[in-house]
Amino acid sequence: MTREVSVRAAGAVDGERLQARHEQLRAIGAVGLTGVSREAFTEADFEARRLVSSWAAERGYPLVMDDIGNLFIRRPGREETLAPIVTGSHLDSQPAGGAFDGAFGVLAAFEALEALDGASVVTRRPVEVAIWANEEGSRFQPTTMGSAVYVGALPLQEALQATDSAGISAGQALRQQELSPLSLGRREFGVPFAAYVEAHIEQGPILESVDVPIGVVTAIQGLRWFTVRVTGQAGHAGTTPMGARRDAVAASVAMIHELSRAMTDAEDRVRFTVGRLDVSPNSPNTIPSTAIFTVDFRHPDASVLARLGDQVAPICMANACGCTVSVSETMNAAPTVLDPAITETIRDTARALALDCVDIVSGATHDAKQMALACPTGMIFIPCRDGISHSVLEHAEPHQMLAGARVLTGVIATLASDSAGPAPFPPSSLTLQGHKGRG
Ligand code: HGY
Ligand code: MN
Ligand code: MN
Repeated sequence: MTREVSVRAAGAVDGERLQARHEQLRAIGAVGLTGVSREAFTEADFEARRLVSSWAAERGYPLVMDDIGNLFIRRPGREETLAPIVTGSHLDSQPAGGAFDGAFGVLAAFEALEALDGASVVTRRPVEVAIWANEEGSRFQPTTMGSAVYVGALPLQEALQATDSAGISAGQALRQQELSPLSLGRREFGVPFAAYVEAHIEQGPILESVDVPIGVVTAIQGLRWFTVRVTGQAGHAGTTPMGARRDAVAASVAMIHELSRAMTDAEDRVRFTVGRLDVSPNSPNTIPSTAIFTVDFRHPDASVLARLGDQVAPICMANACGCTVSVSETMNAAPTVLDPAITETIRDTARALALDCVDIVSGATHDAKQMALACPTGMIFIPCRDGISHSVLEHAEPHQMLAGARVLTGVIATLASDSAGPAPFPPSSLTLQGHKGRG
């Protein structure tokens, strides 16, 4: 019975509807012909959230939001008191990002609800689409902010106090959000989910290189983020002797050089990126007084993550070049193994739909990494052209999106129909703020 429902629901996925909604969404915050700029809690981000919320309203799906701005769209089940099966992703993007990172997962999740309607499937459990707030962490660190607050891995107030480079806090920006006239319920953090499954582009080259349409994500590598603040002394570029300078950029360059020498391995598995370097006063003929740079370090092995990540601060201090240095770690997320039962359901569903699939470890992080702290979690990848992401060149083909949406719908239909009990929530390792007990 479940297999038949799963295949029937997957067959009701409408590729044309999916593409039409994708075109509507990508027009919001469009950058050139193919990119988007929808940083967290900007008007473009809010407009994208309003658009998807309006689709939900048209379908009569109730919508709730929590205090960090995570949105949840609910399709009722036969037994409304059971914990829901949740799918989703994020609508915020990098400052010059692609139209598929996050957006594909939200679109595929909403298409799953509509396909369940189209196939007249009444699921045992409710099914929800989660639109996580500030997954990218580019404007407000850290990444996966909304889902981290939801599972209790990041305190709400700490998240709301994060500021962007203009000094605006996430809380201030979030308060600008206008979701009216939509009727919006309020959700507490930590309402239990029975399972979470996210569809996403791979953001890397593997699936395309082996020509396989579906990636079954078995794990997500660990990551550590740091913000390094270097304070020197402003001065005249023409008159100040080199020996008398405390040049924040010269010191930062020395630190980054030494960090890049430490962050290497023979197998090319270490991922080390300095993506931001803010200089002040940023004038050609003034010795920089301050420099702030970010470190994004990732690895699939927890011991390497610890060993090399613990060197970041000492290396910066050892190359201060007379400046004062502060190193703050804004994220330390261990490598995460996803739920074997969920990944097996993804494989089974792909096979039932005659779609080839392959196991894969995610190099990118996702809200699924936070959800794995709270409930059985899985991810489905589709290829993206040349493995490019976090770029306006990011692209996935309609047939690839359709395949991913069909597998997601089949998996959701299976999980929402089976008699498995609700997931343990929260695991003993987490304490939740504002959690009002089991939902
Ligand atoms: O940084 C990441 O891995 C994600 O794409 N935001
Ligand atoms: Mn993403
Ligand atoms: Mn991203």
